[in-house]
Amino acid sequence: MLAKKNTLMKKIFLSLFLTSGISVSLLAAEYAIIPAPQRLKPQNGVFELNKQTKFALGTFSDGDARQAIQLFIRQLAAVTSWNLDVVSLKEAPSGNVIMLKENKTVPAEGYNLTVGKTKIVIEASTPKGCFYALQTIRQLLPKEYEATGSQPSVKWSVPCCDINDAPKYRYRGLHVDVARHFATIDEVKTIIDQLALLKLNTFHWHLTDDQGWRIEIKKYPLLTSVGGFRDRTLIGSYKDIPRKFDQTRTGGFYTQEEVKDVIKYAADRYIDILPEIEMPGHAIAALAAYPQYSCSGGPFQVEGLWGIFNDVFCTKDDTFSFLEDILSEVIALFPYKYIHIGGDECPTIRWQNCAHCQARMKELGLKNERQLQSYFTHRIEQFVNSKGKIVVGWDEILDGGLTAPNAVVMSWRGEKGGIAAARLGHDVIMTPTTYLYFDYYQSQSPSEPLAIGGYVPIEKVYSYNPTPDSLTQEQATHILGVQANTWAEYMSTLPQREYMIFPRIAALSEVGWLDIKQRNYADFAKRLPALLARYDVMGINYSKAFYETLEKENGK
Ligand code: TNX
Repeated sequence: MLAKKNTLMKKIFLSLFLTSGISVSLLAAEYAIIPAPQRLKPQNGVFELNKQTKFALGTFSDGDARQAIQLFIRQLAAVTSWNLDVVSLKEAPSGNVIMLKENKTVPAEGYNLTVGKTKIVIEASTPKGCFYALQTIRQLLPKEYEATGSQPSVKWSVPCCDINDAPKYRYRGLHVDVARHFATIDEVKTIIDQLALLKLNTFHWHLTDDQGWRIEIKKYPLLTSVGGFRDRTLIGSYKDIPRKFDQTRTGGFYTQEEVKDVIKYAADRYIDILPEIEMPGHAIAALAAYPQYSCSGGPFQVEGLWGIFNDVFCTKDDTFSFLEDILSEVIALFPYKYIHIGGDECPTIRWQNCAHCQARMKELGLKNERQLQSYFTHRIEQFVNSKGKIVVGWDEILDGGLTAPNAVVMSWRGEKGGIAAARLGHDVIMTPTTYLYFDYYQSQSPSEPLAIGGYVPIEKVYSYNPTPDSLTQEQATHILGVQANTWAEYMSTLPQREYMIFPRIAALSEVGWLDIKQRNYADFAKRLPALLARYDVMGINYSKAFYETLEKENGK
């Protein structure tokens, strides 16, 4: 198996070598950084880390940069047992030093990195920029850096270079659905670790849906004790008729203490967490716990099937009090300035037959139930705003008008919603199914594990341009960035999630980091094997479909 892979790798490298010339291939292999830096100038020689190497740390007005180097030092200690010293900039030795200096002219999240033979100099305007510089250094070090035990025979050298780097987009995220299948705190952290390596900065935590409510809300304990577990789950595909279910009770939830722990863990890696509480649709788990907030009164069971369900939150005043209580606890927990309130796929059939909802429509003079959804969203939005936070919603939140201009729109049904939103002055995060749905297949091989459908190979992800040509320059400033979504109907274990996320997320990281004009798939394909080798060391269950695409391109 391994021998076969090695031959394949050699073939790939040989063909790349023949088509593109030795210098580019070698360069890509030696400086295999993903996402590629904005500007990289290779230099001769290497900087070699050893036991005596010191960090010399300057002061940063934007926080303590010591935090940014802590993880680097700790991981190096795991593979070398060296505990590198940290001194102040004033005490910096003249050689064998990694210096970190504040430079306010460097863009936000950016860094300048000079790797010389005797010293490494990092300049950034923030500790986050320092952290990113260290992720670049990490990728320039031998892959054994990622190992769990001592690696005595490895030389810890970094090839010399000059780098000036900064991301094109402010928001670079991954959405993880823990409602359809629960993921433990450790599993969530495993994914967060990998976002940091690729300089992604947001983890969108999809915490509630029809199939499970995953976050402890102190005022409403049944949300997790009832809503956190289901009695059965669909086996096989949604499309199989007749459908089969297991009869196994499954689920789980996070206590608020655990949530705080994850927030801290992510913050240590300069990652914000965007929590999502779905409403008014995808609410059956909550309604199973508190059926009084539905139109019919229930009873309901936490869903074991996927899809869109007719029972949604009722628009009566009591529901708003309930949701505001929930949001108050969520807002108190998460420091990020955005709160995601869902908004997608909300059938209105129950509202059509509900005395409360119909009375509400009459009172407000609303013409149809879509406008009622818009009222719902707007009312929640005003509440969230009153707590000093901004709402994010799926692109349906624009459907009935009314939404305040500060709401951020996640465009998933293609780019149309995002384009319309940017024209209206909303900030936008692009996450279209056609390019960025990582629950879709990445290979057409018949042996692929069951997925929801669709086809989004890594090359397609890579080709995505988050800023549609049809926007004016001013409108384009509203495109905050990109996100891939991993809806978890068909991802019941961490290895399955990993299979769908990696390595497509590497392509996503470059989509978020570089302008489309700077990107080149052939070049990315030369750098990717080094990252995959790193994943091998870390034991990540990534998909090998990337090699199939290359084989096809090489006429095999
Ligand atoms: C649509 S994308 C959904 C999810 C599903 C997903 C499956 C979005 C906002 N809603 O509820 O899990 O399709 O791809």
